Amino acid sequence: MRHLDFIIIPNLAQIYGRIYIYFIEVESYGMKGKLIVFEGVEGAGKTTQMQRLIHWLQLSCFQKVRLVATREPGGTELGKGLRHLLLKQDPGESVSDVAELLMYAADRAQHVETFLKPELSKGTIVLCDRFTDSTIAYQGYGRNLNLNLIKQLNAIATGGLESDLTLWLDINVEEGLARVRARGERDRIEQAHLQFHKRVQQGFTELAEENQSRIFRIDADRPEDAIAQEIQGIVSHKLAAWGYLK
Ligand code: Z5A
Repeated sequence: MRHLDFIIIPNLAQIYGRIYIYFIEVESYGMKGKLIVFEGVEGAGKTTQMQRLIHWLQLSCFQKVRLVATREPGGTELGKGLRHLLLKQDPGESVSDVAELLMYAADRAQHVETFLKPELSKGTIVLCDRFTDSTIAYQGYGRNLNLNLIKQLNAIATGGLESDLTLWLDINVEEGLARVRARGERDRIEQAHLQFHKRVQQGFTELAEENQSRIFRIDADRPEDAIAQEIQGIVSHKLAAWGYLK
């Protein structure tokens, strides 16, 4: 069964805070979708590279495939509210580390159940800005919460769903924060001290070592074009292996 639909949204910045959906061309042949996640510390270039990958996939059009982009926190209506509470500059009171962890888990549970799983069951390729590794890196390594507890919580929130490919944009923490500052935006976590961000970075480093078949390290301290090209190469290879390229 085939159904064609085109909704091209040109600029992610215009729709930041919403799920942005691209229909390159939709065919439903019962193929299971794939979840591609972008991870990294602040300012690593996740949003920039996700946008570039979407445009490249649209232009390539080598295979008819439904493509959607989303993010955590904030990929659902409930998630948008949680994102606002989690990242607003003045939360009005100190948010406990466990409360923060549970809010990220609630955001994920809703996202997985109401958006990710339904999309993946349609054969969609889903690009997601942050997923379970962020909780391990930020709440586990950054906040020093128990890693086993976080892994159990991730398992509950995801129902066992894991990324098929995670692109870890690895950048020096100071460089990433400098990029964010240059943009003039800071949120609650970005204002935390440098050591916190270094622990988060250590978390991503160890996750990548432990999950070499799933997590690909990309040197993000390079010009955008070079990073985009490397990502395109990795994704092409994966799409071929997954049967999207004939
Ligand atoms: N968080 C958590 O604690 N636990 C969890 O479980 C989850 C999240 C899921 C929100 O995430 C926060 O939630 C985040 C972790 C926490 N912490 N904080 N704060 P987010 O993904 O929404 O926010 P973010 O990581 O802070 O996004 P960001 O700062 O926008 O970073 P980015 O998306 O990786 O970078 P970017 O927007 O693409 O680029 C940043 C700037 O650098 C921008 O001006 C670009 O034009 C520039 N840029 C991009 N690439 C380059 C290159 N190659 N060279 C030079 N300049 C560049």
